[in-house]
Amino acid sequence: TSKTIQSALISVFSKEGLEPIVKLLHSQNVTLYSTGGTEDFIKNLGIPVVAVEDITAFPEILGGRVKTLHPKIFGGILNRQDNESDVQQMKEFNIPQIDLVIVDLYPFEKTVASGASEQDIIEKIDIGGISLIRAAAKNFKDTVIVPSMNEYALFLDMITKQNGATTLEDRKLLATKAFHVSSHYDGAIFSYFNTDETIYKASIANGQVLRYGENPHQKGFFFGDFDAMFKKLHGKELSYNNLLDVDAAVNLINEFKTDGPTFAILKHNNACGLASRKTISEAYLAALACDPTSAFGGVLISNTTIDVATATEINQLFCEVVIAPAYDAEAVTILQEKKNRIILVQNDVELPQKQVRTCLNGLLIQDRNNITDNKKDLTTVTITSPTEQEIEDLIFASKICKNTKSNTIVFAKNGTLISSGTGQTSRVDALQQAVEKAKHFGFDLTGASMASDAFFPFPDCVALAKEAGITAVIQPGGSIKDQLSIDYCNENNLAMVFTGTRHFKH
Ligand code: 93A
Repeated sequence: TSKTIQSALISVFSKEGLEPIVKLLHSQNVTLYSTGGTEDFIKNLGIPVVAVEDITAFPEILGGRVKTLHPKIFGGILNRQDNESDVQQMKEFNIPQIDLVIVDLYPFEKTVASGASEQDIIEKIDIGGISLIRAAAKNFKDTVIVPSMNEYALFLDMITKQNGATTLEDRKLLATKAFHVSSHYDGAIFSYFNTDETIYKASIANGQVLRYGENPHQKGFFFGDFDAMFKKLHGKELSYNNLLDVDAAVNLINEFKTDGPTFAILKHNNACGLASRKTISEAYLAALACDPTSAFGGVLISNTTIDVATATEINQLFCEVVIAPAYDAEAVTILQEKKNRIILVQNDVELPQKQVRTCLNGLLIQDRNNITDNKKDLTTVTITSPTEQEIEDLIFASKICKNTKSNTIVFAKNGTLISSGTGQTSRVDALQQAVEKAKHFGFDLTGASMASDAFFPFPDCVALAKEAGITAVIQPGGSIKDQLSIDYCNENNLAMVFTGTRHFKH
């Protein structure tokens, strides 16, 4: 797969940094082909170079708009050397082989940034250069592409070390860089043209202009295929914040897919009520009881068909969105009584496996958190073991915890979320918030279970939990001071299990 370069087409806007490359190629007996300005530059170095016009027998036309766009050039770049018919045609049409292409594109972005006129900017849309880059990159098996002056150093290093040759790996790496250059370049051109939101919308499959972003003074768009995930039965257009809540809701309920009837209520992407019961209406009422104040204006999600009894109860609450895998026909009629209420059927489709968000001037991408703690993963670290019911509650609490903003503490008992502390800067604050909330809504925490999204660096959390009545704790473990919390639990008859899995959510 190692190939020696014998011929090169060089067409660069900026001639900076080109000299050492040209000299090295010349010293390795490489035949050089080039376009107008680049040709002059090479000639001035006293190095022989063949003009592209001499290959094509066609002059540069239209003020330079067409210089390299010719079958004799693109044939030289795109031919497959292991393809008999390609080899045959190369001979037939007298096409010279081009082993290496070096391009530095017209500086489109710089020209836009300089405040140039539209005409000047348009003339800086490189057509031939970008085609050379894409063609050579496509044929990386045979052709080397150096797609910008930023890659000169890398390329020089390659051919110096390998005495004028490149490996298939080298060529593929450069091709990858080439497509990065071409996609970025076209992206910049698109951004320049895209001054109108409607074009923006049209240009992106499934894009949707939202009424506004997180607040009315912010513009908002959604890029995704909402209809693949939901069927909307009723209600107003979903807002930016609705969409975020719906996302949080489907991720949360996904944890309870195989559980019995489970209902969750979310506010600002966090659960403020969640319960599993024998029937879905019981589950709804238990979820509502957790924090009826926060439930106002919330997003509701069920893991089971919503029946008439549940719809009748829901109807008494002001809520933005109701989501379920199915509804009894009459339940929909009831829920539709409120004109704006959004009613969604959640399709049975996998949730995306990648999560993307902006970060600084780029993006952060990560795998979905696919680990759901289960009984098998638990290690009891205390003398006291959790009871069967506590184990159920610990897992239940942990599933909510995982889907709540860090730092999080979740209290649960008998398949019911009692309270949580969410999005706090300290774990102790989260715990105290959860205790206060439970008290406020009249819950007794005696015998309840506690989940923490991350380990306890100090024994203060277990101490506060004990004081509040908690009897079992689930946490990842892994702090160098784990033993302090374990000791406290042992001295105070608490059961604690480790999962080994942290569940931060930011
Ligand atoms: O106007 S173009 O899009 N038409 C072409 O056929 C073409 N071929 C190469 N611009 C074209 N180029 C670009 O010309 C290269 O990308 C490079 O930026 C520049 C080099 O021109 P010169 O060698 O005349 O300075």
